Amino acid sequence: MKSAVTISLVPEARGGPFVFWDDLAASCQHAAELGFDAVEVFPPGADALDVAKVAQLLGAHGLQCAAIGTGAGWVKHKLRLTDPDAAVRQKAIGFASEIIDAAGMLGAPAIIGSMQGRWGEGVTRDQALGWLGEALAVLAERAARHGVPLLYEPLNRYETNLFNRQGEAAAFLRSLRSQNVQLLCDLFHMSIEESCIADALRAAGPRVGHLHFADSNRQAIGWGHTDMTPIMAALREINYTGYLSAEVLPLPDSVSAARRSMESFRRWTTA
Ligand SMILES: [Mn+2]
Repeated sequence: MKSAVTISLVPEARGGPFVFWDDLAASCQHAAELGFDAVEVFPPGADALDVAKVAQLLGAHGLQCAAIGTGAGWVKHKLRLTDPDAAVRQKAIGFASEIIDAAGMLGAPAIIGSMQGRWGEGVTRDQALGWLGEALAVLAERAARHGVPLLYEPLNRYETNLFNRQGEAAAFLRSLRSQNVQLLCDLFHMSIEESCIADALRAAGPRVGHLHFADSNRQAIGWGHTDMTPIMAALREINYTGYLSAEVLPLPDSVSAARRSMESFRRWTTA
């Protein structure tokens, strides 16, 4: 398994669970010094990512790009894949497509999290799932051209009412016409929603494409009350070799949260 740490470049997301903020170059330097394998970046949009410059920066620090988030599509631009307005849904697909292309050029998958939206306010669950499924299929085919999957992240009940658990999300993904969508399993969301995190990971098996490494309180692993022993056993059982990406609050500060995450990563991956 490989280590990654999150970097947000979106001022509107302030207060969110990202370790580093605002300055990509300084964040990459910290990440490299602490020994991370990769960074996961949340840009305000694809136009904020100069792919050649980012690739050069990562290369200079010996870092990989673990994934690129699309959350700014919702947080900053109010674009959702399940918006009742067809024009907004189309814009949402366009926004995510551009990020998929930028991520693809960096050899990384893009993440669909908060851009999935929710049902209600005149939109039925079936309608929302129809739109979500179609959008994921279109976006997954685009990702496939870059030889990377699309990552879909089930969120906890306070953030979406579409899919809150890995099992139901995996069944939905199996029903899509593109099979190039993998699950992003976020241990914080899972600690709220799953009966047993380890069992949920085992059941999702080969669909697990990425993991957000966060404790029950969104702090670094080891600083909440999630029991990591059965979780790591489950990840080894399903032969997970992807990233454990620290998507945690910058508590008590960014560098400390990153250092704590790296200490926990080392503790749990060197058996
Ligand atoms: Mn997450």
